[in-house]
Formats: sequence, C-alpha cells, structure tokens
Amino acid sequence: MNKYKRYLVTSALPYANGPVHIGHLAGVYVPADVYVRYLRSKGEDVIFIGGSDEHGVPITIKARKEGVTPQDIVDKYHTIIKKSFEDFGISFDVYSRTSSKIHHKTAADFFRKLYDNGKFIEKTSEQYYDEEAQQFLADRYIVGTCPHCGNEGAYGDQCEKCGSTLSPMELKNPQSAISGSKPTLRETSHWYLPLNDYESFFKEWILENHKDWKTNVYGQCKSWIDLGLQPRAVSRDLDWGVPIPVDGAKGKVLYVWFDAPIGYISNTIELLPENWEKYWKDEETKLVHFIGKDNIVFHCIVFPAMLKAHGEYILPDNVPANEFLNLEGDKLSTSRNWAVWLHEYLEEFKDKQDVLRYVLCANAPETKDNDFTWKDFQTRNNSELVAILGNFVNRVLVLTEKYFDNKVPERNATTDYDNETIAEIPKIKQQIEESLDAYRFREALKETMNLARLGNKYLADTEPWKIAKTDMARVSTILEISLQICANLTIAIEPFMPFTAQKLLKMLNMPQLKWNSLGKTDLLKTGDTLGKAELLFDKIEDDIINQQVQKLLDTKKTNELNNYKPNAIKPNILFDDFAKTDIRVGTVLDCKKVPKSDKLLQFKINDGAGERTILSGIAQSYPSPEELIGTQVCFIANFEPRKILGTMSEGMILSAEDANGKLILIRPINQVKEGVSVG
Ligand code: B3M
Ligand code: ZN
Repeated sequence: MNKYKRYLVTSALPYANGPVHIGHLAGVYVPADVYVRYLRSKGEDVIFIGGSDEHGVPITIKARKEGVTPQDIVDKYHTIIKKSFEDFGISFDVYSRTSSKIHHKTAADFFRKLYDNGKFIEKTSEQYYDEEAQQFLADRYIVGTCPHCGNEGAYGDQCEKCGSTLSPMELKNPQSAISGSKPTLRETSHWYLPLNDYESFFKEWILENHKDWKTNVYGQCKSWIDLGLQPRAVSRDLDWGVPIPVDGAKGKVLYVWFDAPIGYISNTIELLPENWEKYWKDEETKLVHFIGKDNIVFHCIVFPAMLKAHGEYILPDNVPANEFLNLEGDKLSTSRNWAVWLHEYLEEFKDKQDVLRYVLCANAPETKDNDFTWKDFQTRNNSELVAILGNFVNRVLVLTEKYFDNKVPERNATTDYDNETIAEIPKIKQQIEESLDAYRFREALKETMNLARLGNKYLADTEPWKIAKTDMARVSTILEISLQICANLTIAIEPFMPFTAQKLLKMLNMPQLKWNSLGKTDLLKTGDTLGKAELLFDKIEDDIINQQVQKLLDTKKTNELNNYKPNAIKPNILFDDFAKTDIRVGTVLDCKKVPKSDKLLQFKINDGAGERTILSGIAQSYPSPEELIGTQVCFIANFEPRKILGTMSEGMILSAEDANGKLILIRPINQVKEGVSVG
C-alpha cells in the first residue's frame, strides 16, 4: 500500500547563465514532467517545483566578461529558460528564481536556524586575495599552470585540459582572473556543515534503507560515504548571492549549493504561501528530486544533511538521477556551443515539441550516458511516430469517415481475436504503470507505443478495407474497437506527448480522460461524431537532417578556428641563413592530378628562365586543378630535385594550412614577372 498521500516533485534549478539544451531536457525535465503528468492523471495530489539557480561564481564571471551586472545576466537567461520550458510543455506549478526576495529570506532564515542551533563549525583558512580588486578570489577566479599537465590556463578548481580536480593552492604561477595580478594569501573564516557528524545516519538511511535507488545513484552515494564525509563550507567571500545573516559576515554570501536547494522550498512558499508546510514537513508527502548525475552528492547527501540539521523537514524518498546525454558523440557544452538549444530547435522544427520529447525520452540516459544523433531523431520520427502511432490513428479515422460518415460505429458480435485484442489494453496499462512507478521512462514509453502497435496489428490482421463490400457489420466492429484503442492512446501518450494528445482528442472529439479510464473500451459511444482527421506527425526528410548536421559541423569548424594555436616560433636565424632559400614567383602553365595518387598534383611552371615541373601534395585541397592554370604561385627554386612516382620534381610550392586542414596556395596579390625573388 502506498504510504504517501501527496507528492512533491522537484527538478534541478538550471543555472541562469545560458539557455537550456536537449541535455537538460533529456536528463531532468522530460522525465520529471512525464512523472508529474502521470500522477496528475491518476488524480494524485502533486506539485511540481522548478526555478532558475541565479547565484554562483560562473554568473559573476559571465557578467564581468560582458561588462554587465550579474542581475542583467540572470534576468536575460531566466526569461529564455522559462519560455523554453513553457514551450516544451514542462508543466511546472511554479517556476521561480533564487534572486527573488522570498528566496533570500527563506535561505537566510534557514542558515540562521542552523547557526543558532550550533549546527555549523567555523574555521579560518588562508585564501587567495586580489589586492588590486580588493576581494577574495573564488577558485574559478584564479588561473595558473596545471601541476599535472602544464596547461597554463587551468582554473583554481579544475584543469579543463587534463580534467584533474584542483585546489587553488596546487596551481603554479597563480594569477587573478579579475586584475591579472599575483594574488596574496589572506586569512578568512567560513562556516562549515560537518557532514562527518551525519555519517552513521547516511549509512543507515541510504545504504540500508534505500537499496531501491537507481544503481548509479546508490553507487555514487556509497562511494562518497565509504571515502568518509568531510565538513563542507557553506559560505563564500563573494558579492553575489544571499548575504550571510549574522554580524561580522560582511562580504560573505551563502555558497550557491547551500542556497539553491532551499530554492525548492522558497518556490513552494511562493506557490502556496498558506499551505506549503504540508508538502515539506509531513511524513505523508513523497519528495522526489529529478536531477543529472553531477548533482547527486548535493541532493543525496548535502541537502538531506541540511534538512536533517534543521529538523523540521522530510527527506527525499527517491532521487532518480540520470546520466549524461551526448550530442553526435561529443559531450554537450554551453561554452563550445555544442548543443541543440531548445529555443533554436523550436524555430527550426515548429510545433514539433513532442517529437523531441519522444526522442529524448526513448533515448534517455537512464542507466548510462547516451548519444543524441540527428539520424536517430529522424528514424524515430519516421519509423516510430509516423509509421506506428500516426499511421494507425490516421487509418482508423479515414476508414470511419469513409464507411460511417465520421461517426463511431457500433460493436457487433466479437470474435476471439477481437476479445484477445481488447484484453491486451489493460495489460499494457499495467506495464506502463509499473515502469513509471519505478522511474523507468524509456520502458514506459515503449509500452505506450505498444498500444499503437497493437492497433496496427489488429488492423493489418483484420483488413477491414477488404471486407467492406461483403461484411459491413464486421467492419463496424473492427473500427469501433480500433477507435477505442485511439481513445486509450489519448490517455496513455499524454504524459509523454501532451501536444499530440490534445491534437488526437480534437480529432476524436472527446475530452481528456483520467488515467483510470485507460484500459476500458467504452470511452467513445456509438453515434458520437468525430472531428477532422489530420496527420499527427509528418515525415522528416533527409535535407532537413543534413542541415542540422551541417550546422554542427560549422560549430566544430568555428571552435577549431577559435582554438587554433600557432606553432611555437623557431629559434632565430641570421639573414644569411634565410638567403640560402631561393623563393620565387612562377606562373602555372599546366596543372593536373598525378595518376594513381590522391594527394599529388603535377604543376608545369613558367619560372622566368623556362619551364619546370613540380609535384605538390595538395590535390585534396584543389579538386579542380585545371582552375589553377594561369595563376601565380610561390616556390622554392633551389629545393633539391627528387623523383616522386617516376617524375622529377624540381622545387617546392608554398602553401599554408587553414583551420580545416585545407592547404591554401601562397601567391603575390598582384601579378609580378615570372622568376622574381621573394624576400
Ligand atoms: N544549478 C547545477 C546544474 O544546473 C545546479 C542545480 C541546482 S539544483 C538545486 O547542474
Ligand atoms: Zn591539467
């Protein structure tokens, strides 16, 4: 028996320092939304809490870079993120933000209560300080040389080149990212939550009592606990965040990971000012956090320790964290623009929210990292949504219009096969429920599609279009049963594809029914008039997919260009060394591919004194070599001749490599006389 009376579902508060992309949707918001819609359909008492995380150092860094205030940054992205979620039908009951007044008050009060009850320890340590900017430096604000790989641009918390986690003290040649000056060390004191005091609690609560958590979540918690929990600082020296509400804490704010989860509470208060405590403080509430794997320790250990230290709050019943989604084989990255941004997707795939919701859920990184590819997106749209779901519904509606004037026909005597088909529907319902209750959303979606598969098979086996001339009573029964399957689909697909469910309801001319109607075959009444049949999905053609792939390739190129680092300069030489190289200009008299080689071009050059032949390995960069005839090139005239594939090559043609590895010929920008020296 379910011991819970109500549900409190939260999804990670995204940082308001960039828009949201498919990784966010797949990892957190689609599963959370599916779960909540399912609970609502079952008539459960549920609230779904979301909001933007607007504090933390990355936001201040972005603001500094753009020459605006942190508030400007969060205002901009909070608006974009909120709209993306609305557009994709993520059905939050509240979507607020941690820069709100109510959050500042809630978070400050929370800290104060722990402070007053002696739940923190205070420790003094030395930290880097920027004398010029007169401020302590957050780890991210310190750059220096990585002790592991020598990368000169490593941050105080991490080296992005070799991936090592660092502490600022480990960096060689530390520099302030704010002023560029060399930071000094100063003493500062901070409050720490002594997680070590909660070790035995966590051993019991997670390791003993929550063996039901997903393996990836349980495993991460176990390794943290096994390593031994350490006190965690809950304050920072920073001017952006929730000020620490105690005397003598000027210039200090709550660490972002202390205030952000309290945002779940603040946003609930905003939603239900009178009634919020029932959701947070009553053991009959089931609290579920939807997050990505990088947030596990904060939601399973740090936040529960905070809640426990406070004493009045319930703890999460489950934290069904997902792994990561990659994009075309590479890690999603906001800074490298390696993402499919939700707002851009909607411009390019208008009204196709559900296609993305479907693909991301079908391919969700539930147990391991997964890859999003545009090819898979196309295949799932064309061979699943169009071919299975859309096709079934369309056939049923078109046939009903044709044979029964668009009215629900009657069910006559049924065959064993009809009855077996009908009996499958409640079984599918049960499968969907079992999967959703266990947070297995991919499986649940597959079961949901099985309902459409069942319908398709039923039509294919009974072939009503073939018997229309001879046995209309039979056709009537088949279409009636098929229409009931369509009506069941409106309920089953709603959590996953809410927009499509609405479209289908309109086509069937029926209201949205609750979950308990799923499995029944009297949802439509004989004689009911149906709406207009439309296609639920349309095929996505290759050229649309190719454009998206091209867009990503362009991003790759731009990144390569931006990241291009020229070779180190060679040791100095004297003029005499240079003068040994005889570089000249010549005109191309002929140019063709060398047979049996895909790299080499054979040039005939007018070098001023006569003609010479030079072979050059640039064939892949110039696929139409004849176009080079008549142009000028630079070449080394005294390069020792050598035989290549049976031809004597007398010199070397100069070229430079562009960011994509293409070799670009070097030539004078105006015509000069053949044979003149370059120097
Ligand atoms: N903003 C990290 C993230 O977006 C963080 C989550 C906060 S949840 C309380 O991955
Ligand atoms: Zn490194």
